[in-house]
Amino acid sequence: ENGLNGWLRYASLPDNLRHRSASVPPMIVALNTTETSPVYTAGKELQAGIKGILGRSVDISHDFPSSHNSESPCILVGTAAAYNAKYGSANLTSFTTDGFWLSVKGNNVLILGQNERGALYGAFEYLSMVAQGNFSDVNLLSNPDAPVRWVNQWDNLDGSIERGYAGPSIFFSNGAAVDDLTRVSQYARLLSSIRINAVIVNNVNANASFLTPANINGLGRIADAMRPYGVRLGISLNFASPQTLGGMNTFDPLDPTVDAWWDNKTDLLYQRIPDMAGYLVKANSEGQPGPLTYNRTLADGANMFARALKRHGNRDGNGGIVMFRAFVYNNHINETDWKADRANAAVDFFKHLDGQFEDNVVVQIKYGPIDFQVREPTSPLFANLFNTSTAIELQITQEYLGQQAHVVYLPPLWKTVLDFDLRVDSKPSLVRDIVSGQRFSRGLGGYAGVVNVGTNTTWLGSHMAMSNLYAYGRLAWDPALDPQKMLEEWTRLTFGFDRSVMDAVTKISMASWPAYENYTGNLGIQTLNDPLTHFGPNPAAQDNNGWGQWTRADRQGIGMDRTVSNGTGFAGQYPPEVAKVYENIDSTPDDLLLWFHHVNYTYHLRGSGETVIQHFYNAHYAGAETAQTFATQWESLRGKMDDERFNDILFKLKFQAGHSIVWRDAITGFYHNLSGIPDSTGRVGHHPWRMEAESMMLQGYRLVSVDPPETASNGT
Ligand code: BDP
Repeated sequence: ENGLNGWLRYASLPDNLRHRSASVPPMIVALNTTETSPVYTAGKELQAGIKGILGRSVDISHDFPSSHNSESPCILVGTAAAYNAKYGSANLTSFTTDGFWLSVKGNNVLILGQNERGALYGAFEYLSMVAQGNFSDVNLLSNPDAPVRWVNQWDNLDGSIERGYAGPSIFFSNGAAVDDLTRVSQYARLLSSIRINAVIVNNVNANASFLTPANINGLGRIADAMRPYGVRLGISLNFASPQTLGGMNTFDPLDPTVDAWWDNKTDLLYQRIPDMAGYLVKANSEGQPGPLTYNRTLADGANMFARALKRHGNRDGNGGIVMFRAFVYNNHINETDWKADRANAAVDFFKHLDGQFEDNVVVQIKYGPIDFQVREPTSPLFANLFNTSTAIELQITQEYLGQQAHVVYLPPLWKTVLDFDLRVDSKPSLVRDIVSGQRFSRGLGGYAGVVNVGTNTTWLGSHMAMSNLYAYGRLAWDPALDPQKMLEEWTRLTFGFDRSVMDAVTKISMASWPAYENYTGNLGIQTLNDPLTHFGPNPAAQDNNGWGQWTRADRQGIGMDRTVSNGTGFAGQYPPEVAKVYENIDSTPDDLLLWFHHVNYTYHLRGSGETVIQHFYNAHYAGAETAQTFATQWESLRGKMDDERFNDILFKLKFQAGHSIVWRDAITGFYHNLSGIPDSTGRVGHHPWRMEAESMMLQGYRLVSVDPPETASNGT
């Protein structure tokens, strides 16, 4: 198995789980004859699924049965409206957009969507039950928690992908959309099964050439390939396009000719893609152009696109959305300025604009104030916008988190933010209720996940990493779900029913994020990666650059003072109840201690009583030790799954075991040198059992120096 079908393998169900499968109806009725409609797709998918899982061939009809009862059992799938027009009995009032109702009663299955997309979601839900050997009666009404459940791809026209770890783009190559869009349809199929409803197909660092007539047509072909799965297309825009592509001498958002230019481009896009989802905009960030160039506000910039989109409806009756990124900061700020703090940027740039955005603008906010680190406090911007719709940006691609060469199951990290209570006005204010629109009564909001799948058949470059994509979709639909339950479901669908496989995947995955945090950066100091590659360790390079995650480490101490009283003031961006917790070192949780405070290495932690430096040593050893167990646990699964996936995963887990030691020794060694404080157990600096690469005698290899030296064995 090469991973291409992800969790939609429809593998043959083992005999011992089949005894109730007779209840699966012998007939599918899909209430739409248009081949590009999601309901039609649902019929085909049900047929393929039942064939794969139960080995049974089931016919599809597109005509209403005269009655729908146990005398003529079938799986009936369609929109609630179509069903009601015929039978007049479905209750539509409890649906929200994209919702579905799934009823399994003996040998009658009814799947009704609020719209076509919802009907397809219901069909996937039913297939997921059958694939897991669940044939019980259900009566399930399921509505999404949030309307925006999008993924972002950082794909470039030349086929490269920024921060993608699974080969070149499935969408583009050589400056145009690819000819064969099979992989795009397959991606849309996976996405719709986890109820994702749109894809931004190109990099946030956007190229204006996406808007040439030929490329608009290419985008149209991509949208056509995804439409049967109810997945809509959106694109990232380059703010300066009127100048760079249009040849104008300005891209000022308040200049009527600029406005007209965008209107025209938007019209052309909608002519080709009538159901376009909308735009994603990264402006005035990391060198990207934006409205600030003309002393216009970020809201002026966002609203220009919002107005252009509002001129177009789409099939679902709701127009396009502008996802405007809050990741705006000046990477030239001066670190020697004690008060300068990149973490302050989002609130500084956006708070005063609250209420100034058009109602089809959603501000897309990374989960933490810096950048997808192994642990960050919740972005305070979620607690500073009350009249603006917001979405949370998560990363499925493991940019700072091992780049798919390490297993890191991310939902436990995401939950630290989604479940965080920001206490706005001293009332419960969970992040997940803010982005759903519920807390501040916003009509829009939701989730954006940076995925960056590539042409590798595993999609993400690692079979195990697919649990993150699966769980992302599930959480965007229902953020209250339990990370371990989602993982178990994914494991059953991906690897089958062997108990030992389930146990090992669960144990490894659930231990993976804590282990990664332990052997990379602890106590809120962030991930300590190399600032360019974002892969291996480079603790020396965190400070003295505008992009870095500043540690302010010196011989005496470490940590960034972000208090109001003494530091950068960041703690004061939270509502008072939360601000108070972080302002005070005694109430700041240990795992964020160094994010908020600068302390001596000898400072004693509240929890364990260890000193900060001894905690660094202990945590790095503990994390690497946990990582060593992953490959051994996996070894025991030989023969319990196909060799192809078994070996591929084993190879990666062995790499992770080794690389966790590289991390351990790089970080502990660095702070040992800097602080001059010995490890109380004597491990740091001594590696009696470690095999140094430079002492190996392999033929055909030669030693090269590696920069930064910490990422390699003795610098080579
Ligand atoms: C950083 C990435 C960079 C992205 C940027 C962004 O390293 O490649 O362009 O985020 O999100 O994490 O815009």
